[in-house]
Amino acid sequence: MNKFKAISFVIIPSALFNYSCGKRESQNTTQTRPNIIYIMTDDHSYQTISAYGHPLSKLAPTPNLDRLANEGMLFQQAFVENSLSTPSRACLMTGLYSHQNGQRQLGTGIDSTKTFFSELLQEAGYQTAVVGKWHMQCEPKGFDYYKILWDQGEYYNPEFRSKDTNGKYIKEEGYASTLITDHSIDFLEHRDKDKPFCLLVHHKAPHRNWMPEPQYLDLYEDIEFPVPATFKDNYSTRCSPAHTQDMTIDKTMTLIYDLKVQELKDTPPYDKEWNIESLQYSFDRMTPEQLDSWNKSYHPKNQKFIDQKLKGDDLLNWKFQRYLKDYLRCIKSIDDQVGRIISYLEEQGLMDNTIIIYTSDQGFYMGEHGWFDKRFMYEESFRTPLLIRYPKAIKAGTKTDALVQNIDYAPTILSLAGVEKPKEMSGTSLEALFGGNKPADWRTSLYYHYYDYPAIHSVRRHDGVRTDRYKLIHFYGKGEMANDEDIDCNELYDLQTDPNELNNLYGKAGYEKITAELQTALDKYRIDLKVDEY
Ligand code: SGN
Ligand code: CA
Repeated sequence: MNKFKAISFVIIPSALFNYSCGKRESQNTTQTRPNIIYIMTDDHSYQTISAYGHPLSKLAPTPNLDRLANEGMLFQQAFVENSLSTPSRACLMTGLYSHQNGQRQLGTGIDSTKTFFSELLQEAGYQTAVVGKWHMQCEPKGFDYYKILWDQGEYYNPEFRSKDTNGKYIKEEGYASTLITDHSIDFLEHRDKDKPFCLLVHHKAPHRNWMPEPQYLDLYEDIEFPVPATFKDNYSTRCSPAHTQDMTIDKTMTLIYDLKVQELKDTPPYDKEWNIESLQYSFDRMTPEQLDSWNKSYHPKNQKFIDQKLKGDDLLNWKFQRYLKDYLRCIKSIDDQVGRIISYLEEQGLMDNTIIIYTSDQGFYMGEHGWFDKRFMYEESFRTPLLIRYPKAIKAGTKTDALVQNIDYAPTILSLAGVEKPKEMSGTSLEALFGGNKPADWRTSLYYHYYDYPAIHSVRRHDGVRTDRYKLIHFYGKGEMANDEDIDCNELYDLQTDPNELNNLYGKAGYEKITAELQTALDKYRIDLKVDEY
C-alpha cells in the first residue's frame, strides 16, 4: 500500500464518537489502590528477552526488561488467542476471544459496544491513558488521555493524534519508541495525583520493517547471530499451510524494504519490489540529520553486500543477519525506554505501588522454520513474553509455568484495581498466580483461533488446543489465494519430545488416546464458546 496516499483519508473527528471519557465522575477514590503501567510492544519475541535465556538474547541483552523479571514474575507459558495485532488488542481491551469481540482479522471487526476494561477502571475512579499504537477501527473508549499513532505508525517522526488535535494526526520529530515514552511520562507528570492511574504504553517497535534509531544503527554489526535449529525446516510431516505460507526470509523478505538496501532500487529484478515506495516514504520523512546518520551507517554496509554478489545460502545467511541486527537494534531502544519509565517511577517514589506489566501483541519468528512474521499456532508466534512486577504481591524472581493468555489481561487489571470482572469476560485474573503456586483448578489447556485469510503472508485459518505438553491444530477452509486448496487437516505435536514441532504425530500409531483427549478438549471449547467456524 502507498502509505503516502493512505494517510490523507482516515481522519475521523473524535467528537463523532460517544466517549465516556471525562463524563463519569470518580467514586471511591483512594490513593492506596495500585497504579498500573501496561507496556505492550508490537511483535516482540520472547526469544529476544534475555530473562528467557534464549541463545539469541545472550548476544543482545535486555537489562531493563530483565530487571522487571528479576524483581517480579516471569511467565514461561504466556500465549495469545489469535496471533495478530488488532485481534490481540481487542482481546486485551475486552477480555474476550476474537469471535466474541468481533475482531477476528486485521481490518475492521471490533464490536465497539463491548465493554472495554478501561471504561470500568474509569468508572471506578482510575485515571486512564493509552499512548502509541492503538490500531483498532474504533475510538479509544474509556480513556481520559490518549496520544495514538496513525495505523501501524512510523519509526521516524511519526504522526499522533490526541483529544486536542480535532481528529488530525500531527507529525512529531523524533523516534517512535522515544516519543511514545515521552508522551507516557508527560501523562504521568500532568495526571491528577489524587487518583490512581492505568497507563497503556503501546510501542510501534519492533514491527516490520525494523528501522533502528540513530544511535543504534551500527549496534551488533560485528556479531554473527546463531541460526535457529529449524531454519531449514522442509515441513515434511505437516499439512499444506506450512508449505503455502508467504513469510520466509528466503522468498518473502525483501532486500529493499525489509533489509533497507535502498541502493538496489533501480537494479533489476529488485526494481519490481512492491514496497520500494514504502521505504522511500520512510526516508523522505526523515530530517536531514537523521537521513545523514542513516546513510553514513547503511550505505557502506550495503555497498559491501552488493559487491559480494552473494548467492544461495550465503545470501540467505546475510538476510538473516541483517534482519536479526535491525530487529535487535529496535529491541535495544525498547529496553532503554522501559528503563526510562522505571527511572521515572523511582524518582517519583511510585515503584512500590505501581504494577508494571510487559508483554507483546504476539510473538514473532526469528528465523524458526525459515520464517519472520507470526499468525501460526506454532510456538514462536503463539507464545509471548509476559513479565509482571508488583512487589506488594509478587516476590522477586518468581517464575510460573501456568498456561495464561491475553484474554486474561483485562480481568487481571480489573481485579488488581479492585473492580469486579463482568461475568461475560472469558479471561481469568492472573492474580491467583502471583504467590508462585498454581491453584489446583487452574486451566489445563488453551484455545487458539486464527482467521486472517485470504491476507498478506497467506496463512490458512486454523484453530487448536494446547496443553502443557501437547498441541492439536486444525487447519480448515476454502483455498482463496493462488494455488491454495480447500483444506481440512490436523497436526499433533508432543512439545516435550519435540519442542521444535517438526514431527506431526497426527494419525500415527500409538497416539490414538492423546489425540482423542485433545479432540474432546477442542470440541468442548468450540461448543462452550459457541465458535461458529472451524
Ligand atoms: C503489515 C506488515 C505485515 C504484517 C501485518 C500485520 N507488512 O501488513 O508483514 O503481518 O502488518 O502486523 S508491511 O509491509 O506493512 O510491513 S500486525 O503486527 O499489525 O499484526
Ligand atoms: Ca503485532
